[in-house]
Formats: sequence, C-alpha cells, structure tokens
Amino acid sequence: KNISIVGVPMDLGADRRGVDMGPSAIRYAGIVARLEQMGLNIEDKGDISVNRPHRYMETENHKYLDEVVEANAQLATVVSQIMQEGRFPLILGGDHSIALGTIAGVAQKVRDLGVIWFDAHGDLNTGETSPSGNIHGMPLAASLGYGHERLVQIGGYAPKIKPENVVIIGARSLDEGERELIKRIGMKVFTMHEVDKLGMARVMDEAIDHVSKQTQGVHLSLDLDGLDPHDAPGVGTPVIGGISYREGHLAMEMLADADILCSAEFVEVNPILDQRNHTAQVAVALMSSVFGDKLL
Ligand code: DIR
Ligand code: MN
Ligand code: MN
Ligand code: MN
Repeated sequence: KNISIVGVPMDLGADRRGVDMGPSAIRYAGIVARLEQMGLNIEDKGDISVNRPHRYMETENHKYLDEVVEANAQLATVVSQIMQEGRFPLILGGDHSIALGTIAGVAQKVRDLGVIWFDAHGDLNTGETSPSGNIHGMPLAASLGYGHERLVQIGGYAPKIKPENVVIIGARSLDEGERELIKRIGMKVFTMHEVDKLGMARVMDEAIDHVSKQTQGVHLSLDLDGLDPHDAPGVGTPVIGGISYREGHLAMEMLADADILCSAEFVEVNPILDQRNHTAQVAVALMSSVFGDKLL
C-alpha cells in the first residue's frame, strides 16, 4: 500500500482545547517510522492550515462554523487528490469535525462508500438537536445529508453516504435527537451492549459484512474516545465503559484481513490530557494493526 498522511490541527469543533496537537502527538509517537518498518510507502503531506479565530463565534448553534467549513473544504481537496493518485489517505485529527472533509474527499472518488464509525458518541447531531453547539458532534449527520447547508455541502455535493452503508461501533452516549435520527433512518449501531453480549469478533464480522455488501470501498473513522478511558485517557470527551485495547486491536486486525478499507482517520487525541503521550501511542499501534502488522 501507498499511504499519504495529512494532519488536521483543529480543535474548534469541540469545547476543550488541545486536540489540535493530536497530529504532532501521533507523529511524535512514531507513526511514519512504524509504517515504514512494515514495508509501506509513506508520504507525509504535513498539516492543513487551520485559521485561529480572533474571537468566539457562533452561527445558529454551530461554534466556529466559518473556520470548520474552511478547514474541511481544504481537507476535502487534499484527500480527493490523494485518492486520485491511487494512494490511501490516512488523516490525523484534530477533533472529529474533520470527518466532514475526509469523507467529502473520499466519497468524491468512491461512489458508494461504506463507513465504520468507532466512537463513544453518535456524532449525529444537527444544529437543531445539538446540546453543545459543537460541530464534532455533527459530522456523521452532515455526511448523511442532515444539518446546516454549509456542513452538508462541503466539497460541493450531498449527501456523501447512505445510512444503509454505515455502522457505528462502541456507542454509549447518544443524545435524544441522535436516537431519533438513528431510528428514523434505520442505521446499524453496535452499542457497548452488543460489544459485551456478542463479543468484538462477531460485531466485526457483522459490521464488515454490513458495510461492504453494496459499496466499492470503506472509510474507517476512529474516535479514540471509542476506547475505554483507562486505555485511551488523552481524549477530549471521555466516557467510561468503552472498547478495550485488546478489542480495538482485534477490530483493526479483522479490518486488515477483510481488506476493505480505502481511507482512514484517527481523531480526538488530546496530548494535554494524556499521560506520557500514551493515547497517541495507542493510536499508532491501532494504525499499524489496521495496515496489516502481524507478529507471525
Ligand atoms: C455530544 C458530544 N453528543 C455533542 N459529542 C462528542 O456535543 O454533540 N462527540 N463528544 O465526539
Ligand atoms: Mn466522534
Ligand atoms: Mn466521541
Ligand atoms: Mn501501554
């Protein structure tokens, strides 16, 4: 595989500052060397430039809408160029609002795109339902065509994905409006209840089957807060009772074996809240597994 890395030093989609340092933390944890050791061809394209706002701005319950839209428009262009070159985009966040740009860039090249969304949250809010006004709680809804026109239209087209081609894994904190949307569009969600009951192996078998049936490629969007805070403490919005380090690795290894991914992003790493960059190291370990690293 030929992989192109892009960092998005963005934290304006979330209330807590610090995930803008995620790309640096993940590079410091050795992502490039690790993937090169595996024999992969790696190009680090550096970071998208994210405008630092002069003052707090809110538009119809969307905090920093202008800056988030501007950075994601840039990201969409870069990602679609990478896809055009036949390379695999690996995007380093940044808060989860950057999935808007990643998916806009990928879906431009992969008509029927599947999405696997690892997260404690649904990220299915709109301006109407969001309790926080934080855009990192909205990217999956907007990619499906729900929400503010400026978010929905990033990349100049909409919707990017169909609900039947998406699965969420690891959910344990959903807002009322998110639950309603999930029921209304009939989206597949493996909450922590299903992970506990079925086990990660069966969840991944079913998830892989679900997202690859009617698609030409699958995007992995992994929010580190999907993992349990014991294993990934350096995240902006930790929620207890999450996916373990071991389950996370199994999931990544099963994705590598299925060989269905066309793009991936790892988001919400916050080194400020971390202990000795542990969470970025976990992110690097998961990335090496998803690209096929094996002991034997
Ligand atoms: C909450 C938190 N659902 C919101 N979302 C987070 O503000 O919309 N997503 N933290 O990752
Ligand atoms: Mn998220
Ligand atoms: Mn989350
Ligand atoms: Mn460790």
